[in-house]
Amino acid sequence: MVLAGLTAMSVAACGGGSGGSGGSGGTGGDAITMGFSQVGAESGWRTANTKSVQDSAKNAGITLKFSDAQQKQENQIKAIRSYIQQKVDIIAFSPVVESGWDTVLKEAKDAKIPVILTDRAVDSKDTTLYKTFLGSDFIEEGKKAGQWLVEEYKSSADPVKIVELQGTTGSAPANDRKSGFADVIKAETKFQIVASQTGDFTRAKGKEVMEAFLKSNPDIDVLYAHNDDMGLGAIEAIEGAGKVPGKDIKIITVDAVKDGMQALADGKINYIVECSPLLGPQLMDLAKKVVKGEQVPARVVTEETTFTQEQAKQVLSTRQY
Ligand code: GYE
Repeated sequence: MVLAGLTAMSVAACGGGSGGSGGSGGTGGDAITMGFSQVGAESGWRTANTKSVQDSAKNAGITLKFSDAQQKQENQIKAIRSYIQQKVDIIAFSPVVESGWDTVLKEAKDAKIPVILTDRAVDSKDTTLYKTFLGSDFIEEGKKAGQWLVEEYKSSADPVKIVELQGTTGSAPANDRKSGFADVIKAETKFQIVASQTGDFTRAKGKEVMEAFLKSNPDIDVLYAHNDDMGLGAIEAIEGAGKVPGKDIKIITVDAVKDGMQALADGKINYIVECSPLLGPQLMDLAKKVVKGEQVPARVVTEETTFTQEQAKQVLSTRQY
């Protein structure tokens, strides 16, 4: 059931498919042990993603060694090294930032332990360092956010003052959601990003940074937050400043977790671009294939949609996360 709507496989050329049976660990036979290094527990999205990975491993009969890096790259590198030492069959991880992975990925490759990237990408030039990358197209998500804005303001020539709450600095979703959005809105000079700062994908930081934005910019028209949680924190700041979120300041976010969808249905958020965290089932399928030495696509893109306030009201009761 959780697979519904998530099964689009990209048609990109197959890459890195030489496979190999991974480490010599595990319990023999077909049993697979996966080491998974998670980013952290920074958002509703992440909580749902962790649950999806853990539940799917259980359902697939894969033994999962799981670690939470608390949003720190050094912790992820340590976790990956420990999985290499433990000779797991396969390593999967969601890289907190894009850069700086070549050395540890090379260590995994030398130990013949295949790696799958989930959710976030790395910027390594050597794409043989991992077997596949499963996750969303974050540039596309940023574009969808920008397209809604262009449509929303199409009948006005007045300046539109935008503030942006960026995700974790250096992370793929922060980089790509920023650039996709900027690419679309740059066509019209009336759109002005008057402030843009990281809120680290958390509610607390979203609130704090929005408070600062409100102090230095009295006439903000739009908030673009790279995830729901920062948007939800910002809503508290906006209400605290005596303004009405969704009206005085229009809000666009990304993710579509339940709390975000509730705020959208309540009229406090205006538009949400969906980013699905339910990557577990596809990850386990890919892991089984890779461990068997089968070819897998170099890129598997998650299929996603967008939600208006009306659409949020309709789907809210059936939202799983
Ligand atoms: O949008 C955000 C989370 O990498 C897609 O990370 C993920 C992002 C997600 O903290 O809420």
